[in-house]
Amino acid sequence: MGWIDEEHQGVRYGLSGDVLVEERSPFQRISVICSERYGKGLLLDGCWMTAEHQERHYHEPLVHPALCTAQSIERVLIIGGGDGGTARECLRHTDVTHLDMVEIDGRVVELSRTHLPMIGGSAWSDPRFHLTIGDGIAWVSDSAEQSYDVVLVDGSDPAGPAVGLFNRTFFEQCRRILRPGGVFATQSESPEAFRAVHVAIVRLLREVFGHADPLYGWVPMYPSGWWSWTFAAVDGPRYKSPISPRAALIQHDCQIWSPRWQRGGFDAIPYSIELELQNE
Ligand code: SPD
Repeated sequence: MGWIDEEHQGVRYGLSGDVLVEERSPFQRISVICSERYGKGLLLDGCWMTAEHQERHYHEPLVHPALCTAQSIERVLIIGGGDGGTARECLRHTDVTHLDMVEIDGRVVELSRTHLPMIGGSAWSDPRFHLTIGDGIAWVSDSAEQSYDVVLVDGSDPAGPAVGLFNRTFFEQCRRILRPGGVFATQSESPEAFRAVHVAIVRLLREVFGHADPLYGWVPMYPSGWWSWTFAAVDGPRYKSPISPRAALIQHDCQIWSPRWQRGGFDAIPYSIELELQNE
């Protein structure tokens, strides 16, 4: 038993536990750990990705604000998401008929399925779920125009294999493949620990889609614990207003998300960021 830390800007974010697996894939260093506080967890290149008893803090806020507000949710695309948590939350929506997930690193999927099976849960065997191990950026570029109702980006920080998931070209391609009434969402880093990156993501999404807003919440093991997800749409900020019957279908099994939590999360924008975004 020892400390397993992510170090960022002179601060350590750590859990006490054991390292179960440590290996290097063609894309990154992958660590699977078992912690006292949050159960088994996953790090990529030394950065916390998820843990059994904290993953809902991240996955519910990424998925449900988008799936409860898009006009239709038949066809959904996840880029990244190799641990399966985002897919699991998407498939709780019975209106989803086809879910593509494109993860670049097959070892992340294999290790997650072996060591963190409860995170993906039944998603791995759901007939609506279609997993491709490959380049998500190329998948988006190769997809037909207006082919998805919702596009979710569940990548890691903008470095290594995830660096191309935060630029204008990628966001423009995501807008192109979104159907009318569709919603795009991406994890958008911490407003405290990655402030400049966070603000740049929101600005860029506003330029590309016309409408984009950050939603704030907490993922205690991530740098600063304070996290954000940014939602974008072409036809207006529809991502702010959950569709009640859809929300009612999933609410009972959520630990973090609710329509009220969603509204509060969008309202909880720090004043200095609100000003920064106004002065574009
Ligand atoms: N700094 C951590 C950002 C991680 C975002 N992705 C987490 C993957 C969980 N499915």
